[in-house]
Amino acid sequence: MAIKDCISSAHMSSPSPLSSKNDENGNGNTRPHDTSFLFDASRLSYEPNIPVQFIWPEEEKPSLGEEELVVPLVDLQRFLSGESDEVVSQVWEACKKHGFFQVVNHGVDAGLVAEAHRCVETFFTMPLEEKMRAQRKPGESCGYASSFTGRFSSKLPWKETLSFRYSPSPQGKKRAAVVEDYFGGALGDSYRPYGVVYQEYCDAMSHLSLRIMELLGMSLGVGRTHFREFFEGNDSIMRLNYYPPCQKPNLTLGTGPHCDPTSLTILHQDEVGGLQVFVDDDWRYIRPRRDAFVVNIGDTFMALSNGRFQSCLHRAVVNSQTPRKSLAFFLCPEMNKVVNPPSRLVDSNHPRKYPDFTWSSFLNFTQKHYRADMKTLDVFSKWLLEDQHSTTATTATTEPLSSPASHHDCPKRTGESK
Ligand SMILES: O=C(O)CCC(=O)C(=O)O
Repeated sequence: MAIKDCISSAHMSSPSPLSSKNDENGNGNTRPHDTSFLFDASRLSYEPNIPVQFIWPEEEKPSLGEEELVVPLVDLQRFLSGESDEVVSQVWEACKKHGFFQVVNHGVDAGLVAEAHRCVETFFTMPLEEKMRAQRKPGESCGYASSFTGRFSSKLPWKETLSFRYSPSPQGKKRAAVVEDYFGGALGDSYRPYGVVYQEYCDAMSHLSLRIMELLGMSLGVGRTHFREFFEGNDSIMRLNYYPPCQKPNLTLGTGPHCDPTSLTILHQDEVGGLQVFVDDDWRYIRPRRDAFVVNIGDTFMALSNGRFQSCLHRAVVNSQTPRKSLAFFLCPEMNKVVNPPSRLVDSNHPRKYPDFTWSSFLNFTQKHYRADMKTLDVFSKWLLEDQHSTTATTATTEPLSSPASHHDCPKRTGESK
C-alpha cells in the first residue's frame, strides 16, 4: 500500500487560523495548510516509511537510551490519615524542580481503570469512518482527532485522541451525566455505555484531583482548603490517547514536547511506556505502574502558585510493535474564574509573575492562536500585558488584567496542542 493511499482523503472544514498562516519561527507551518488528509492508523502502522508530515526535525527526534526519572511515589492514604510531613516535603521538592510525581493508594477502583483502557482499545480499533463521527472541529478542544491533520501541517504527532469536557455536579444537585451525554450525542446511543464508563472515571479523577489540591495547598503553605475550593466546580477536559505502532519510531513522536496549559494532569499510562519528561537538559522516561497515576503541574497551576511550582516540558514516544494507551484528565478551573495566586505567595521577594487571567481566555489562546510548547504561559502573559497597555493608552482607563485575548495578531509556534 502506497503512503499517499494511507492518508485518506476526507472532507474537512476550513483551515484553523494558526495553520493557514506562516510560522514566525520558520520551524513548521510555513505553507498554507492542506487539510484534505487524515491519519488512518489501521494502514499506516504497517508502512515501512512514514509520511513527511510526521517526521520531526533532527534535534527533536527521540534518542535511544534515555534514563529513568525517578519521581516521588506519594501514598495518598498516608497523607489523608494525617501522616503528612514527609509527603508534603517530597511533593514540594518535586514540584519546585519539575512538577511531576506519582500517587498510589489513591482510592480509584482498579477495575474502573482497566475498563477505561479496554474502552480505549475498542474505540480506536474501529474503522476511521466510525471514529470520524465525533470529529474535532477547528478551534474546538473536544472530539476525535486523527493526529492533528486538521490543524497543523508539520511535526504531526503519531497518535489519535478523543477529548471531551467534564464538570462535576454541584453539591446536593442530581448527578449530571455530561460525559455520557457527550458520547450519546456525538457518536450515537450505542456509545452511551462508553460514556457511562468515562463519566465514572472522570468523577473519580475530579475527586482525586481535589485531594491532590489539598496536598499542593499544604506544600505551598496556604492550607488544605484553598486550592480545593478553587477547583470544586471545575470545568475539566478528559483525553483518551491511542498511539498506534510506527515502523519508524525514531523519526517521529507520539506527543510533541509541550507543557500542559491546564492546571493539573492526572495520567494513567498502560504497561507499554512512552512518557518522557525534560529534566536537567535531558529527556527521562517515567516507568509505568499499573497501581499509580502520574500527576503533573500545568501552566495554570504554575500561575496560581506564583511560579513556585513548575509546569515541565514532556512528550511521548512510540514504538514499532505495540499500541500504547494513556488516559489524561486535565483539571481546569471554571471558565470565568480569575486565576491569581493567594496573597501568601506574593511578597517583595516574590512579586507577581503572571497577570490575572481567566481559563477561557488562556484556552482560547491555545486553541486558536498558539500551539502549546514550553513558553505558552510566558507568551500569553506578555500578550495580555501588551493588550492592557494598548487598551490603557487608547482609552486612558484602567482595565483588569484578565481581559480575554481574542482580537490580536497572535504569535505562532509549533509544539503540542491541548
Ligand atoms: O501519553 C502520554 O504519556 C502523555 C500524554 C500527554 O502529554 C497529553 O495528552 O498531553
